[in-house]
Amino acid sequence: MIHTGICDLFGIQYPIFQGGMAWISDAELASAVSNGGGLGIISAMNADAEYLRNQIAKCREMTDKPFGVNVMLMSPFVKEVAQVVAEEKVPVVTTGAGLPTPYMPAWLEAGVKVVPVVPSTAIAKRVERSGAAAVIAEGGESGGHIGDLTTMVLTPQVVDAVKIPVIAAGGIADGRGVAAAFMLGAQGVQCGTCFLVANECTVHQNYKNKILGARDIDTMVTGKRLGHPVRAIKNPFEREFLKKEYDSNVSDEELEKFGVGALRKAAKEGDMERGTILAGQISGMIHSERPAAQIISTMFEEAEQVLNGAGKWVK
Ligand code: TUI
Repeated sequence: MIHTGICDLFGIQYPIFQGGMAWISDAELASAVSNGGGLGIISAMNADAEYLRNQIAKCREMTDKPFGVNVMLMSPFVKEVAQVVAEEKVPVVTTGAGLPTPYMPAWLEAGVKVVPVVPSTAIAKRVERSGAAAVIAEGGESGGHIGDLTTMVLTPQVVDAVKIPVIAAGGIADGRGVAAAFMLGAQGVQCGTCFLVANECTVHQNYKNKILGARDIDTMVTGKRLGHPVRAIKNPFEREFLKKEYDSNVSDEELEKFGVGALRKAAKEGDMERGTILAGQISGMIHSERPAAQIISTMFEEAEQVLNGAGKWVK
């Protein structure tokens, strides 16, 4: 059975985190992942303190296992949700889309383990100095907000740059991906897209069907002009966004405004034309809806086979 330092550090059976996906990673999904032996994570997204407090309470009702909260650092409510994380003494906080250093002293003081997503070695070193327990090296294969580097090149460079454990993310959804992450020096993985199709995931069924039907080349990146590139499934909304991005008559403010509310539209209303369907490049390899616990156990059984030179993929 695969067991790494990540399992001991976070008190989990399998070294896998579930990515904090805005409008998707709620208490329902997080508790299912934690009950399945991984670390389930609630997304604080752009919501306020009250939403997060309710989600934490709900998660605690549904699991007695460790879980985490993801703080999206561009959120307008970042200060108040950061405070909730400390007050509620959430076991683990992951961060995305920025530098979490201003919030780290309060989290560490409260005994919260801090695990930032890092897009580069410089940021990995910086958060290590500030007391991060581990880092997530997230490559641009991921869905949502992404950095420049791929998982293949980012992971080993971050592993060499820091002493704390590294969790690889981006493009991982089966045993081969987990085994590859270990080969690059990671001690764990974070997966988002594969949990979108978990039975317990409350995202709209249209969204799940888009992932299940996607091919390898069905995602695209928009938002580079605004300084925050985002990967999503190609659809009329993304194509129009890209067109506006290249149109010098469209101001940055107009472009920002065009994107507001688009994720909620896709995730909650199931609007596949006018909504943004954030998803990673691995979508093309995800073909079935299963319980979260089964997604995890299968992934690690397969990884073990790959690492032992056996299994269906070893030719
Ligand atoms: O955060 C994510 N994925 C996300 S956040 C999100 S909500 C959003 N929507 C529209 C625009 C922007 C955000 C949707 N998906 N993943 C973790 C992640 N963090 N990827 C990249 C980074 C990152 C980038 C820069 C982390 C730190 C960083 O620091 C640079 C700096 O100096 O701020």
